[in-house]
Amino acid sequence: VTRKPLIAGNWKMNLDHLQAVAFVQKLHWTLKDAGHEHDTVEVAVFPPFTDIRTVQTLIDADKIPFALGGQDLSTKDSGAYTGEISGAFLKKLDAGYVIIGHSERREYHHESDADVAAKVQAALRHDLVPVICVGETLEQREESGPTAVSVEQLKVALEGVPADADVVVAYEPVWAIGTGQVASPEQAQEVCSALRAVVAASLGDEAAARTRILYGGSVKSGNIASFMREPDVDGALVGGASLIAEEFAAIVRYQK
Ligand code: G2H
Repeated sequence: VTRKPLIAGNWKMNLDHLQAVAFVQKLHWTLKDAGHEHDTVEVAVFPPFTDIRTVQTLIDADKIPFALGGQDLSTKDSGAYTGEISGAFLKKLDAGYVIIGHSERREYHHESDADVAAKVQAALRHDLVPVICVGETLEQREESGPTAVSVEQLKVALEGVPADADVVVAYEPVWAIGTGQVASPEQAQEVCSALRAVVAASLGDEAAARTRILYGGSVKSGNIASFMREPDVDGALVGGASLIAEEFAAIVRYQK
């Protein structure tokens, strides 16, 4: 099985809907000018909720081949849940993906492994591909080794997921997020390979062979190629460097 690499830009709480228009156009033209072939690497952007309608309209009108996703979703489908966004709303705006269990949600919003699992189910109910984020803190790495925390988080997230479901996994060591302290390609490979074994145990070998596992944490144009050389790293979830069009385009074009 060949897995199509996925380069995903997690904007976090950056770029309002007007800035988003300028940014998406610039990114599109930068990639176009460079002759980027979209059938070799998939590009996805994850704007704030308030930008999604605007970005959807733009990529639809200008035939921009970017996938779109939300940064989070509710475990519920509708109802009296002030401030929440349902998977149905995201799907209606042509979102294909949704990030679930990012370490910033786990830390600042106290999302548990059970919450993450409920969100994975909510995403699948609405035909969204969950981008399930896992990763350990430095303390946890020192205590229980490099793989234990991520393996456990993914096991819980995949409970009840059918074998034919389309999911993406993102390994994001917390100590490497936004810190400039990037994991080594060998460290990323070690955990991504362990995560692929979890997918195999939970969903079967066929799912493990086709599921994309991303590395995230201080990815830049200067280090992306070294990660992509690893056999179990199928792309990247990029934060800070996804906000600079030239830099993100260079990450997408890591082979060139
Ligand atoms: C990890 C990553 C994107 P950054 O959070 O999800 O952010 O690339 O800024 O470390």
